[in-house]
Amino acid sequence: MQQVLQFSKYQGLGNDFLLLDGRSLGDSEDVFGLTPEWVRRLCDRRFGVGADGVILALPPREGGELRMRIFNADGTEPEMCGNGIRCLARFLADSDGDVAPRRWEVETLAGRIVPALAEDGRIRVDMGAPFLTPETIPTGLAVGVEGLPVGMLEVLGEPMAVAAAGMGNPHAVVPVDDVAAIDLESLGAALEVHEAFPARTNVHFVQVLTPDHLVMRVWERGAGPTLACGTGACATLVACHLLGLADRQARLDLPGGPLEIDWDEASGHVFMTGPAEAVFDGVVAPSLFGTGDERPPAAETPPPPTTPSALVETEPSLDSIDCATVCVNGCLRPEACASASAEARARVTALLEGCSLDDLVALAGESLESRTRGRLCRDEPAVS
Ligand code: ZDR
Repeated sequence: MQQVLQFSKYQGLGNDFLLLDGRSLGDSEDVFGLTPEWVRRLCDRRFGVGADGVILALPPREGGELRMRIFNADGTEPEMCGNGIRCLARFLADSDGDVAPRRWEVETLAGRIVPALAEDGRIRVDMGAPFLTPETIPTGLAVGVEGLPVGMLEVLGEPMAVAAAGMGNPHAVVPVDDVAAIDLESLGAALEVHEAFPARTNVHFVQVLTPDHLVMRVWERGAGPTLACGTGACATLVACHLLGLADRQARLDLPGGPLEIDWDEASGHVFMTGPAEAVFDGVVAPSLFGTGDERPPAAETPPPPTTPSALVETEPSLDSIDCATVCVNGCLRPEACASASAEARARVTALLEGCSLDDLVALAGESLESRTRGRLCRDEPAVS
């Protein structure tokens, strides 16, 4: 049986993601059967759909409204994604027909994050408090008098003054005089894997124009240079404020456009405001996934992740099989099947057996059409 995988593509300032809605599919980690290789194929810009990451909307586990998982283009799983959670909020509003004011309590690996849909269509996200101790970022840099980890690191043979901050995921922030002159490809790649950042790191070069207006360039862990980075913009504002370079509230210009970042003094939380837009909905051709045992067409095998956890790799041993992804042709270890997973599979099997291929194509088309119509209606002025 081949899978039909429906997705929506969204972008926030050019940081683009494939959104998969698994909220009604049961609380299994593997409702979509994604593997790191599939994520790499989906994100491949020539052989796949193309994206900086894949985001799953899943049922909640800890009292939130839903749970988000995000995977980088290289298949690793970061703790959080600022642009991604704005895209998720826009996707939820489009899917469910929600309008402002609407907020969502989203469970992430970085804790509870709360995006809210504003009247102007932008998304304002309560990103929580920044992490400023070495072990929580994590970094080997020591905390300086400024109140955050700082130090001189040797990068490609040159000394570089680096500050570190966490937004659930790690960020290295490097203030420079001229951000346009930075060799992002070389320096970003080198700093991402510097030994001072044991879980690797996102890297940001920032130029302070005025204390409330900064311009930055981004090298993302697991994705390389991207047009924007929400968690990175938050970490950059926090670091620049503590270094005495910026106000608590500033506009940060990224290659894909501006974000407003506000480090609220009373709550200690960082708020990020910016856009998120739908690009298109689609259905992935089953052939993209092949049989699962050949190499992805173009993506290179990434270095083994440290803190970002890897998705389940294909072909696990019998002891560690995941029924939802491995037992597609019949159960290999019935006694190990979680009942929820078995029930979910039974429902899917019943649905697929009761449908012809034409029915399935129509089902996918109708669902896409209703979402697209919902989005168009949202943008039309209400008739009084
Ligand atoms: C930078 C990011 N796109 C965002 O907007 O916050 C997050 C993606 C995750 C990042 N690549 C990481 O921490 O591995």
